[in-house]
Amino acid sequence: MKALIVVDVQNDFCEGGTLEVKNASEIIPIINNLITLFKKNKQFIISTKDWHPKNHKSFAVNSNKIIGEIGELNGLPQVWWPEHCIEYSFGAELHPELFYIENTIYKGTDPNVDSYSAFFDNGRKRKTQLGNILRKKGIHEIYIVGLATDYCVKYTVLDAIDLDFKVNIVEDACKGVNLQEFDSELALKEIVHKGAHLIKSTDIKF
Ligand code: VGL
Ligand code: ZN
Repeated sequence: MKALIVVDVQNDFCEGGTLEVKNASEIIPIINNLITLFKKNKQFIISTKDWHPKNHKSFAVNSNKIIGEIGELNGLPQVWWPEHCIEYSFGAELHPELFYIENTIYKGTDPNVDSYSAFFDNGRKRKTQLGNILRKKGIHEIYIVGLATDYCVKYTVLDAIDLDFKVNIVEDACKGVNLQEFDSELALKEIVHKGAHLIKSTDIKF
């Protein structure tokens, strides 16, 4: 079995959200086609949600910092973000046009550490259930799509490679924040260099 991992396709990362990724919703019909394809072929599908308490320290306002600048949080480099994906809020919900996905992983719930990867927090102190769930199902190959290429998608891919999964990143089904113009491009280069396979959604066949 293979898995489709739909990373953080939440309202706050889409147009009109507090941390919007430009043209984010363009990837939704592409992801929906993949959800349909994976369902049809009885493959595993799981979504992730960035899920922060209101007092999360990655929010500039909670750390007395300036949005977009880089500082340090508990010894780790930290970009200061606008408030986003606050637990149970509209902004934290998956985009309403995204097809239904049965399984969800929550990350970023500890107010003192950020968590870009869907496998581990940024300090690698705690893990989510994602690795165990995939292993239990005997899954060795995963397909990653979603938001944002230069943060949560990138770090999820890097950890998946580290955990010895065969990782495909579906280029046309991801979009990035690009605080700096080429961040997404650089992120893709880095993860390909580390062993991810850069593919297009139309390449996927069962
Ligand atoms: C993300 C910044 C802060 C993401 C999450 O989902 O890529 N980016 N929190
Ligand atoms: Zn976040």
